[in-house]
Amino acid sequence: MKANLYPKIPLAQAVIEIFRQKEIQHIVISPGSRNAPLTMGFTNQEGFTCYSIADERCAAFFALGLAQQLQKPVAVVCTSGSAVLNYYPAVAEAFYSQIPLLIVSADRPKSKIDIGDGQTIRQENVFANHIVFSANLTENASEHNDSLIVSAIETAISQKGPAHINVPFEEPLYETLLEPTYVPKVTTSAIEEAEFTLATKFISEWQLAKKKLILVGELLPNAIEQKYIDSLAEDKSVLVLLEKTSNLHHSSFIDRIDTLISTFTEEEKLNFQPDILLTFGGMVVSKRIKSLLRNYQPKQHWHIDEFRAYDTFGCLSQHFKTNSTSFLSQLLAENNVVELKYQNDFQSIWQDRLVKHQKYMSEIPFSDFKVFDFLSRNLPENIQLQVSNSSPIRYLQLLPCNKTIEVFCNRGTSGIDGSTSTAIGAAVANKKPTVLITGDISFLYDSNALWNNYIPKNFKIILINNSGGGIFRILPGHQETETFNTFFETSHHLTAEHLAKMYDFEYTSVQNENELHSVWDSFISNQNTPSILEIFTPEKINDIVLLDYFRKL
Ligand SMILES: Cc1ncc(C[n+]2csc(CCOP(=O)(O)OP(=O)(O)O)c2C)c(N)n1
Repeated sequence: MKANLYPKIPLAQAVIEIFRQKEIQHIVISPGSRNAPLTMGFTNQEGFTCYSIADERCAAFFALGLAQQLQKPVAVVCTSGSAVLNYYPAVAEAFYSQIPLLIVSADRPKSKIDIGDGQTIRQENVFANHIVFSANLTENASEHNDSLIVSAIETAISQKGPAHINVPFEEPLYETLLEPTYVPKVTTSAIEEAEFTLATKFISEWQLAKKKLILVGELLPNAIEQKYIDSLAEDKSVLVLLEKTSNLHHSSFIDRIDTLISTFTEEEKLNFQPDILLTFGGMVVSKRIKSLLRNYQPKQHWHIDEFRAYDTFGCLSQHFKTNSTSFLSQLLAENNVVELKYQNDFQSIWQDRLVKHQKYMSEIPFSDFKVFDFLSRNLPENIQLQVSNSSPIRYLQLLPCNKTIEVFCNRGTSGIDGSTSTAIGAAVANKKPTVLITGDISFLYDSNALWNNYIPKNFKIILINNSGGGIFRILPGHQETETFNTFFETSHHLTAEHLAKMYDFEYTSVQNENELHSVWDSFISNQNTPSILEIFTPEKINDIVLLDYFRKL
């Protein structure tokens, strides 16, 4: 039972009451005085699940992980000053990944900004470039402030993104009451759901086109109904390429883009060049497909998204502002089984690639790629897989993945700064066991993520430690110089062992394939303590093994 206390400050009462009525349940709070009125209220009233996380960057990514899974806004609450700015990486990620987040920053009243008060910065509109709504509240509770708070919540939901509510408070900050003194006006705007109608012109263009390529970026699991998946697979004029984060599966879809396209001949590139490229879902990881489609542009590029369409290939011709289900239901209303070669041509190339892939994987030495191959074959079914940037998600893109596994990665901004925190937030919200696969730099960068009292006991981290940012060895420009080692790879000899000890994680490390095989079962079956499996790989051969793969395909 909570004490049912209300902050004395009416504006704080308004924020809390509106959040309650709008069913904002999860509140991630970082410590501070200026936000005390909100902390006192949220933690002492029924209906809110509050989390205490000291580091605001981790707090915001943790909230992002919760919201990613719940698909509902989650709030973060912090004090004034630089605390607010530490939310920015997660704000940007939420903005580009279309995840609803409510950023609540306590502030001083306007008259106290830039006069030499402590812990004070210019907070109004501070996230202006990456926010769907900024509510700059004024000090006194008012209907105007109420409507700004409501709009922030409603916009975060309707626009699927981060909204900022900046709340100025004057001292005293810690006083509470047993009854509220202010009743906010909580309105609900009617959400206009404009009916989407796909013009027949597009349906006939689609049906007449001989080469249709569908490229699917990041999607939530089960986003597309099976009947549409089947119908696309049946149409031989359609080739579907899937990213690992698309969470889509069909035996006729190609789910390892780079494996297919990397060694295309000139003739194959020309044959591949589509009449219509249809894209949906979020960010695309594969750089190679972006480059191929920029050089061999489709005649038309259509993108489906309720809000935004990026001209990723320099030839965007149509943005359909709707969701993929409503679009596909109209596009595929008539069964259009076309006996054309497009899909089959690439299916036969694909089968050839798979044989070469198999052979290559059986020959390579212990390395990052070998480890990812092992993981892709041995991860348990029905888990949630969180993956860090950048080579972990790139390796997974080259490997099969059991269709019961849900895959997530912070590709909105591709940062390495919040993967662990996001994974922990997602693990709290998703009932499936969660495994994070991460690199050493990403893991060490976000190690404060482990400073968290809510980590589920079955949460697991697989840390691939290649002694630095292995991705930079793979990228063009790699030369084995001191500058490279120090400033790009950031080579190191650190391990997670002591962090694991400090944060009560069970810790196991392996140096080779035999050791990996021998510890795997006990690592994966442990349900009693969060655990880390640190896999050390030889930094100097990882890039050779990967780059050779693309030569041998
Ligand atoms: C916040 C942030 N800073 C820098 C980068 C640039 N960056 C991309 S990948 C990477 C290194 C990642 O290394 P690690 O996590 O060890 O994975 P590996 O590439 O070795 O598999 C860096 C620094 C980034 N993406 N995000």
